[in-house]
Amino acid sequence: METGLVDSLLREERVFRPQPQVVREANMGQAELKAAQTLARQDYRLFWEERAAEMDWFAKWDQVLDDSNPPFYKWFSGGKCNLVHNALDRHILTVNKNKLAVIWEGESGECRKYTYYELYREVCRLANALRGLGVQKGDRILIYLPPLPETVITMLAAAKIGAVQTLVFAGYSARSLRERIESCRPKIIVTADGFYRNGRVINLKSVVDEALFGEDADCAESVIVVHRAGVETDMVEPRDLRYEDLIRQESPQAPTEVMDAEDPLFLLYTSGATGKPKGLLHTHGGYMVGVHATYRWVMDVKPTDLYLCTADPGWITGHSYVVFGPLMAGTTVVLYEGHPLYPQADRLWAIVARYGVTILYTTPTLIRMLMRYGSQYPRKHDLSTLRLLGSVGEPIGPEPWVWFHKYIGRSECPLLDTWWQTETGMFMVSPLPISLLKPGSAGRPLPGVEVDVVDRHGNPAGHDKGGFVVIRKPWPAMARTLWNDDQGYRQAYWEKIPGVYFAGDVARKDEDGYFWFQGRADDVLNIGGHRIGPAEVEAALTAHKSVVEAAVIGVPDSIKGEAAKCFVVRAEGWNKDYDSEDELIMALKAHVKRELGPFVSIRAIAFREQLPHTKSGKILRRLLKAEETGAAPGDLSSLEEE
Ligand code: 6R9
Repeated sequence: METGLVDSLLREERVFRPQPQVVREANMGQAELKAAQTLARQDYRLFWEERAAEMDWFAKWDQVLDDSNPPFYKWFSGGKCNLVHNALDRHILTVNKNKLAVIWEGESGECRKYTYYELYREVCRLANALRGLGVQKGDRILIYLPPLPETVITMLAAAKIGAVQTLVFAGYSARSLRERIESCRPKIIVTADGFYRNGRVINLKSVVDEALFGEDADCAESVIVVHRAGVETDMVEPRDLRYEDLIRQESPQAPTEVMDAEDPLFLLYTSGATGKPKGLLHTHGGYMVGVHATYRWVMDVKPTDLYLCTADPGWITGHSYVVFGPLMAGTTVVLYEGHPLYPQADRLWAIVARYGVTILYTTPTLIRMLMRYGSQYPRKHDLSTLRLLGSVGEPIGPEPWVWFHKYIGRSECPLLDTWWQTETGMFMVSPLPISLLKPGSAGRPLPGVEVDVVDRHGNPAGHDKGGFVVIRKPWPAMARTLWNDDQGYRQAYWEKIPGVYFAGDVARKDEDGYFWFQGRADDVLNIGGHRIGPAEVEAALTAHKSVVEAAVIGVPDSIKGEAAKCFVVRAEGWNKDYDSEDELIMALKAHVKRELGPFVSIRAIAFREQLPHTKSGKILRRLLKAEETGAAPGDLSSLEEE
């Protein structure tokens, strides 16, 4: 008989009730939520159709969902739209025209602000310039830029003219960049001379030159260079163009391309555990509907909000919830170029205080990093404008949750842990501001999406039994396929368990239907027949006062099959409580057994100054595992080199 896939060991009993005022003022209140859930359960197509009707379309769709060729679903077929019309053009006709759209702060301290109208004019200029370079609907534009206003402008301009954009983190190596260029064959690359990161100037253009070296001429006809950091760059004639020269003469008016709902909007590469990065394809219609609805429900945005998300635009979080979602909602977005700890550990708090940020959306990695520096840094700044906090990217774990909620959110701001993926395009499992919160849980699935936890045959795992995370029904912002690889898309997501989308995560659902994510299925440990998600052991370790961050992997064990090996970053001052490393190791082993159960045998604990992370902040366990076992580490292009 199949028992749960993952044994869940951690039990978190604390709950936090929402403040009455938050409940009163929420976009999605109790009554709306009830109605939404009821409708979504009865007829989820109609439910999403109503959400679509809240947006501007050039022509209405013929069919809400075309499921005639699964898993290649189509949403709003026959509909004509453009995401940029909703993110920009329509605001120009409303009170949003003169509202700030983007506040950008450079690492070196400079600030640039754009109203919606100013942003619109800049986007039109670049759109005209791109059209002048011969870019047509469907052509690819590769954007290799750090967080700059021009990054946002290029994303919007590309979408406006119907080009397919692909952002590549400005931190990827020439080799990774080349791999992506070879995969999507962009007509245009937009980059910068350089940018500031952690007090240094990073030369970006030279990476593009290296990546393009020897490339055949039918790809990357032009490289547009934003001048940001005053770096000497070799401009290759006639390929390379200065962004500033290119747009100077262009008109600030440009028509927005009429797109089919199913026309591609962007391609985003995620690094696979093995082999080449996968390019996930998103489209205009369904994506804009899904992102718009979920952003308004979860982030609960009001016209007066100032929104800061620490994600780089080159990550899916940056696409959906730094650029597209917030601008569709008419929000003012704060965009920060640099390192969150530069020049010191209070940079983020200084930014919050300087502009009066009201919503802060960030990652567990950053929260743990900030925690390490203690509460004296946030205490130096006025954070009283904050009213809502969010987390994304990894299981946050109860202790960092409680720290963030208490020291940053004054124990008042809802802290919403949002679970989703590049593939889902939009939030899938998340509490709402009106929800009862459990530290470390991402809450329940949002209305209109059906996420579940199942065993390997697809049967519901039952309360508190761990299992695989699957999605039972299509949703509008779902990725449509992998670029040039329909078969790979089918295999990776739709054939692992027949009839459902396989997310690749493991989780358990508690008796209230709250989800507790435990990590990626690939990272699950099997200790003497007990299958354990690394997140639980890591959360147990992080709950110890001497631990800031932990990563846990399985290593072969002749008796138990596998044993846990832990990599731990210690908190400052650990040696006040313990006389030696050995004493701390013994204390941690005992602590984990106490928290999780006696069978969780820890083979070894190694101390590290830092753990390997991806550029988007996730712990790269497979690199640790490769180091430990000599196995191949897979694609490491996303490794962050600190
Ligand atoms: C948005 C994003 C997706 C993977 C996902 C899961 C992990 C994301 C999480 C979370 C636990 C959360 N993940 N949010 N795990 N709790 N709130 O991160 O997209 O970069 O594609 O990563 O990230 O493992 O499967 P992406």
